[in-house]
Amino acid sequence: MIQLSILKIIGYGPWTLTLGSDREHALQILQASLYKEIQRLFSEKNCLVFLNRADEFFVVSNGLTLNDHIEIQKSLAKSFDIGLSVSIGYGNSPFAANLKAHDGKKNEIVLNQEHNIFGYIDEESPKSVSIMHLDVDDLTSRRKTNSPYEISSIIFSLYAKISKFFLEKNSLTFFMGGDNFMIVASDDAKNSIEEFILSVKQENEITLNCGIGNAKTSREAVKLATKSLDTIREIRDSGKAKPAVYELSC
Ligand SMILES: Nc1nc2c(ncn2[C@@H]2O[C@H](COP(=O)(O)OP(=O)(O)OP(=O)(O)O)[C@@H](O)[C@H]2O)c(=O)[nH]1
Ligand SMILES: [Mg+2]
Repeated sequence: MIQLSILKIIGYGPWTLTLGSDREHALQILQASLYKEIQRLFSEKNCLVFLNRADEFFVVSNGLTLNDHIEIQKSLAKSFDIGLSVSIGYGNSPFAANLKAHDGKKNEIVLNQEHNIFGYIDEESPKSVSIMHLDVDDLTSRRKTNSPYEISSIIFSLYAKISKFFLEKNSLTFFMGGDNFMIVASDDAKNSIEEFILSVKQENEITLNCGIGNAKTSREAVKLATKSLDTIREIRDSGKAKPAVYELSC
């Protein structure tokens, strides 16, 4: 079982219009400040926040109670003029948890009215999460043949492919910057990763490495996924045949 919390700015669209046309810089500054603060608050509680289209945030919030969410909402309200809603959901796959959180918001299932928290929370049942940290092998050498913008275009096409493939496995993919992607993964997704890496190699001539981490909290799972990825690099750099996938659990 995995728990997901989705944070969304309340009334953002109409509010942006009140800023006039010379607003883009202000919105970018606001979005970056919000992300920084939300990542800080949730990471203190052993979670990791995934940026979704810059104005919405997905948190794998395993282990967090309703009270933890209220505490974070109080802190955000002190720092920002705009407010955020929180929708919480849980399920047997990351996509199912996302559907449940969405359903809670859509149907106005209120968990806490004052702090705009909606959805469903099950503080009792044990939670776990699997994270896959995908990274392009030796992207640096592409810089010799491709310009920075061309490399970005390759990375975003790859993002689209990863997102589509793993959504069909009830999993959620996020772009983390550089050549890094993280997939909040179902068992089905983990079982398909070798096949996916092979198809990207054949169709796109890109070699991917994948570190997998399994843990109770998202911060711990991400730590293990990145450690797994670094282990693949160490094996490669020692001159041995590297595995495409490496997995660690705690
Ligand atoms: N989000 C995130 N970005 C990273 C991480 N490590 C590196 N990056 C970014 O990814 C870019 C590419 O770095 P690398 O993947 O180390 O470079 P590479 O040439 O592909 O080397 P290998 O991945 O070891 O084959 C860097 O410029 C950073 O922007 C990480 O752990 N997380
Ligand atoms: Mg790389």
